[in-house]
Amino acid sequence: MNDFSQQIAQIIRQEKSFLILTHYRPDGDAIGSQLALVLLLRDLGKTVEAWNDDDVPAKFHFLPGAKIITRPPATPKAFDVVISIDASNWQRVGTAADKIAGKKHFINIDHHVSNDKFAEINWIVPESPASGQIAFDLIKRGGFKLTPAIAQCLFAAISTDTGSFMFANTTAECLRVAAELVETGINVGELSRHIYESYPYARLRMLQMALADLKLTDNKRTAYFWLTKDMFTNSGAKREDTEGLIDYARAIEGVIVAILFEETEEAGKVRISLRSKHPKVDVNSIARHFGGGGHKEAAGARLTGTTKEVEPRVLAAVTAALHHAGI
Ligand SMILES: [Mn+2]
Repeated sequence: MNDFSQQIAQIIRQEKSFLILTHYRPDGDAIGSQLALVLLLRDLGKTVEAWNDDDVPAKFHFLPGAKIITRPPATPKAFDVVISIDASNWQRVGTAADKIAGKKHFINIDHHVSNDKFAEINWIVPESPASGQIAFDLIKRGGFKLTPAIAQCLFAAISTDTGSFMFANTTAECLRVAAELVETGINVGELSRHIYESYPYARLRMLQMALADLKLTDNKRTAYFWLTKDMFTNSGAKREDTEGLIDYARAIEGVIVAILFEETEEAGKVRISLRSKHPKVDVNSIARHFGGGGHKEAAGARLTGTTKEVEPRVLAAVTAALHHAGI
């Protein structure tokens, strides 16, 4: 692991122009990690761009450097270095992939166990709770300066991917990293208010509609609900507002697997999110079965089919996984 940080740190010192990418539909870890690298490179006097097909979710607008993230340009551009962070495969960066005219170095930093190592340098740490923690390691081991602005972005990244330091991926190391971030002088209360207590009312309206149809199955060990196109229209919620909604199903006593079905804007495509509360139930393998991936305890996929077709297929796979785990 040290080798990667030294190798990447050397490239960062040598080269001049950088493009930082992450996955579309970015979550807190994606935005936080992407911005941390952007700020690091700016502090070093480098030329840096950051692209995403989707907007930065409103709750992350307060993060330093958030305005730097733009849509990919119409005309392809060349960079010395392209770094992708928190994207498990190259398709996940979206249209940015077609807008790179050239690159000397291609780096992939990620913590998804399903990462397919698409770049030339692939620093994949599945044990890491967040890509933000790998970015922290790069800064520390590379001998770079951890500023409060970078620390804010990394704290947002790690806090969101650990469910506010609540999930099983919250290791002692992760808490030590968080402590070091807080030591730079960042205000945890203020950060958390932005991320967890500033939701648009429309998100709650959508949640009301969705939870009205929440269902339990597999002897109440599986909980699931749908976010339909109508719910988005009727509530006014945006796609970015879905982050964290699955936790309402996950948090039910006795529930082992939570599933969120989301009807996408693309006809005939359904997005699923999966969560597991049991170490023997690996939702990454369920997601992979449907062409997606992620982590053992949190994963997702996009399926082709009508809502009626998709639901029984996913429920059957979850039932089989519970059965296979002997629970
Ligand atoms: Mn992540």
